[in-house]
Amino acid sequence: MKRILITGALGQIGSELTMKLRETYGSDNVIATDIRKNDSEAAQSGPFETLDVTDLNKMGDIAKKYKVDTIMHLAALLSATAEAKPVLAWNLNMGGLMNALETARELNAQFFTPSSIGAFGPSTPKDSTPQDTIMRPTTMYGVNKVAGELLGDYYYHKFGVDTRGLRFPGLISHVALPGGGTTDYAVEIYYEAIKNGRYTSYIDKGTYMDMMYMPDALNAIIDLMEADPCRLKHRNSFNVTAMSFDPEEIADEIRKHIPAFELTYHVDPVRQRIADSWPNSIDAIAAEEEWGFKFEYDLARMTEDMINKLTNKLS
Ligand code: AKB
Repeated sequence: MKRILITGALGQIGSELTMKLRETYGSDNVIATDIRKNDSEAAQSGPFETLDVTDLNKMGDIAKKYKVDTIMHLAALLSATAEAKPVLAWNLNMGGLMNALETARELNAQFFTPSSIGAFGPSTPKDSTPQDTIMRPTTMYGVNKVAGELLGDYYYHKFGVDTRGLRFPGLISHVALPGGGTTDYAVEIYYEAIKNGRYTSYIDKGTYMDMMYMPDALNAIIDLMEADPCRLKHRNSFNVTAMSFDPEEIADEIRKHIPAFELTYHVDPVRQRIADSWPNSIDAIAAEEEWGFKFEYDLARMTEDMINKLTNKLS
């Protein structure tokens, strides 16, 4: 049985990952941490500690207090916020990651942290982007993610820490909203479709980005962490994806449920530039071959589920 410390446990991934891990490994074995507590299920349903991930001593104290053997480090600023606040992004994203890796090294704990399609840049092949390819991102977030992947490999080779990671695409969920990301439009569009029947997209038509529904992302994290290490040729980090679409395609899918849905555009140059620097679609062959990655939700299935769940939530 694992005993897991999660940082950023009340964020977009953390809110649902905490609950899923508590179902899988038992509530007391999943220690949720975040910079502040709220009244969400993730904060209330098991052990919770407030933690600023830039505080190495406190992170170490919590990890030792609960005798954790696994660290899942999620706390980070997303791409658009990191672009607006690059120094804060470096300090938080890299400082937090170093502290989490050091804590894992000290406790000999297994380690997970997400990378992102943001680790790729304009010189990366745009379509079916392979696992091993050119990585010269032009955003602070991308610089953080590439450095993070390299640090994960470094801690594995140098100190034997069992580091593992996934390059996530945009993650779509009806539970917690993302904040400060470039792919957030693909979550907002569902909320606005249900509430107002229309959405103004800050990402332009024709801009394709990879996406994945949260239940598939959570399964991917657990499957990777449970994977036989002998099969892993890569560790940090595996491409994973379930779909790639542009705003027009997601709108067409929404119209199958809400026929009068209207999509208009007011493009945000900062987030559009970030999106333009990322791949149109990535390939997940290494993840499929090395630990059996698979997904259940394509655009049609995800849209049906999002609309059902959000209709109940917002009514
Ligand atoms: C973002 O848009 O910043 C994130 C990501 C793709 O890493 N959702």
